[in-house]
Amino acid sequence: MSCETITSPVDIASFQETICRYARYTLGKKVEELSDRDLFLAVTMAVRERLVDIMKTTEDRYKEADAKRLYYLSMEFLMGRSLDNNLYNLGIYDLCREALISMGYDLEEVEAKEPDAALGNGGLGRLAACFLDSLATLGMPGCGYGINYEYGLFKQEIQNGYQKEKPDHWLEYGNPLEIHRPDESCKIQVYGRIEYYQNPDASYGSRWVDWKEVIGIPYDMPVVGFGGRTVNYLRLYTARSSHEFDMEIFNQGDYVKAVEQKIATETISKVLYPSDSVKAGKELRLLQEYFLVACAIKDIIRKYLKDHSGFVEFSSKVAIQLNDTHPSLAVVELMRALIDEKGLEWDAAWAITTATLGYTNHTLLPEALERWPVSLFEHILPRHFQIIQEIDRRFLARVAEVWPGDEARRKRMSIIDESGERQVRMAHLAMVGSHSVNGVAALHSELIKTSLASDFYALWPEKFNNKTNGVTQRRWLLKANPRLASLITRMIGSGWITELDRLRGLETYADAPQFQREFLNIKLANKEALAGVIRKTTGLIVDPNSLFDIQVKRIHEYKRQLLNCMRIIHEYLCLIEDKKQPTVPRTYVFAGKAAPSYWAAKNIIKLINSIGEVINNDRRVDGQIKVVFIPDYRVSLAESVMPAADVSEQISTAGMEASGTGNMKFAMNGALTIGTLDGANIEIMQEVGEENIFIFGLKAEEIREMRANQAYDPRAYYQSNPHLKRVMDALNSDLFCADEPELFAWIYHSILDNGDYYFHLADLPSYIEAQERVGLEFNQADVWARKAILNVARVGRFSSDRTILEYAKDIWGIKSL
Ligand code: 26Q
Repeated sequence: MSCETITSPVDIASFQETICRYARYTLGKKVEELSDRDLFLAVTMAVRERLVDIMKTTEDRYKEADAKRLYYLSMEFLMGRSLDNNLYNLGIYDLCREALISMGYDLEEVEAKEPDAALGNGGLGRLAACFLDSLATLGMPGCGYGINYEYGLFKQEIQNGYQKEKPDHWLEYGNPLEIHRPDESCKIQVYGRIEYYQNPDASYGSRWVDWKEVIGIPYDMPVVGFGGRTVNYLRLYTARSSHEFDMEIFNQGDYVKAVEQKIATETISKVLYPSDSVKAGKELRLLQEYFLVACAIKDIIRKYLKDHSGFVEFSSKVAIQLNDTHPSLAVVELMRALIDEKGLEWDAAWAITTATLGYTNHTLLPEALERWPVSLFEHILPRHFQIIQEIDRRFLARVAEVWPGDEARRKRMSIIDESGERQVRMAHLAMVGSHSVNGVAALHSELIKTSLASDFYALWPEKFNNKTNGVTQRRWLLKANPRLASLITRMIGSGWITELDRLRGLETYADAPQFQREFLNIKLANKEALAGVIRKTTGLIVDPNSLFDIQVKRIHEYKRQLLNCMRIIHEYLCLIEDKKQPTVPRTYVFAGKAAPSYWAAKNIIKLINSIGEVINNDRRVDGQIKVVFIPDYRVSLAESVMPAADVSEQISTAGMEASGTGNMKFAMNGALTIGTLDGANIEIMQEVGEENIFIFGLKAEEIREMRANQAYDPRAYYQSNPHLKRVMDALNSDLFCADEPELFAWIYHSILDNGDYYFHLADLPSYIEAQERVGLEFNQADVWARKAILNVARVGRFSSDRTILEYAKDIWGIKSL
């Protein structure tokens, strides 16, 4: 008997039948007693059937063509919710909605029961998720490899204005989408030592012995492209201890120790590290990184060898992309597998490794560059450390050939930093071991060449390239903003869903009064919806007719939520002390998480809440200014926020935000950007036109120079500008912290006595001035509508489809099938 089922176009009745079958035989419930959550589980499993069918035909198609495959290795995949997205991409959203209506359920309420898959911190993890969507939509053989964290990014609660972290047990009710594949589990080794021995011919050899074994069990999440022709997958690994290993210690008689060991091993996939910049430097994090890499490389080689023999073809059939340095151990692990397990010579293995790997850098911040102490590294991965030393030795010999006698340069470039406590520099490892090194926006890629890695650029200019980030319009416009999506489709057709450049067709309507009215009405409806979310989550009532001025992103000093706060304080003091009314009533919306160990970021959250507390309750303000902090920023919340913004805050210190991707999501939904010339803001300006964006502040080059010449004196700004002085003095006073005196005085001191590292005072005057222009233009509805429409019409370049096409052509060599 064949158990092949090819999905036929389902009708409502058979879809309902499938849902009921899952409800009864998987959940064990009668149809009458199903909760919304039960429905979510049953519907997802019904959808999964179709995904699995298409996954099989997709795989057949790839196999038939012996296609080159891309594997995207990432410690983070910030997928958010899947049900809604899968229904849209499969083209069965309406069918499902109707099936549920006739069973007495509301699809939107059912969807709301899905927990976000928050397996990432922010931009880097969400980028990986957008890339998977684009790969599948473009019909490209590309899959993600990650970790099946039992706990995703912490849930944020706000108590008395402070962030409190709660565990995110997202798998509590199981993950109905995942496909468990224990038959494809792999064994990996960690710890142990190197043993030296003598061969019969008297030469010496070494081997890795006494290691501990960890099992990686894969769980696949299907990823369907728009149109439902292609289903790729995201393969997530769970760590388990090995039976043989357990039995060995159990047999030694120490039962409790044996169980402890088992738990320690299984901790590897327990929790996502919640930091997006500050180094963790923890043993468990290095174990996690190796666990991902070792499982992925084993799986990739196993799959390759199913259809090929020998390794000559490897790099023409396999591309591996490293999402930052977090999976850069892949350089060493691939070398180890090819040499120790497959018997290749060093030079052959090295040629294959470098031809296969590509590395994407996401940060220039020195404190975010990954380094691992040699002592820790050697303890966990002794064989890998040997291999790194050999890679470094050969690499430094090459450096010496190119720059004879340049000892300083050898020290700067070495993979192992010997200047203090010996450390492995992961970015150097990634650059040496890859054929491609890319940044994520034009400015960022230039700064990699000129400052972060100028020595490497001098050695290998051909490796360096730019791939400006993008976001998927399927989630960030079609799904997040259905009102605007259907207006657009009515005007220019639905081609934009897979070819975002088609939005240019909207330019013709930018001045049409009727279209402007519809556009503004949709914005208003989205603002009303967000006002509902705000009311539900914070209890605050905000006015949908006020200007919604929004800054949502991780809380970090370089992103300058503080600059925004300082201007709000300025506006408030102008109102109550100078009796100067704001140009326009505004609702300031903030959301974002701070790394639990990042004290300053957490204090900034408290500051935002305190400012809100004071301003929102000051009668004199009379609703002209509202300040809101929405707790627990995450993908599903972002989907309500992006469509409701009038103004998008992208105000990082120039040169510090690698790209930003929220900036693109906002513009795609018709918000106007107020921002610095940083990251992708520069390219957004080039696309939408200088007259349709509000740019202010110092440029990256000016900041670099001022830093180099120590030419910035924040005190001078404070003394010469009474408005700045008033804001700083307010922060130094107890105006916003009556209950906790001096809570925010550190800000005053870090800016005035500690050099204002992020240039707040230098940029505040031009920021205030730009915000004045924002207010004036917002008050002219037709002028504003035109600019907002032109933003939507001109964001085509920022589709992740464009980004993926560039990676595919320039780096991966993969094709649509
Ligand atoms: C490293 C070591 C130990 C623990 C955690 C980490 C870690 C984890 C996450 C370091 C960094 C991250 C995340 C970085 C990130 O999200 N960067 C952002 O990437 C986006 C996509 O390219 C860019 O748009 C943003 O500009 C960049 O900040």
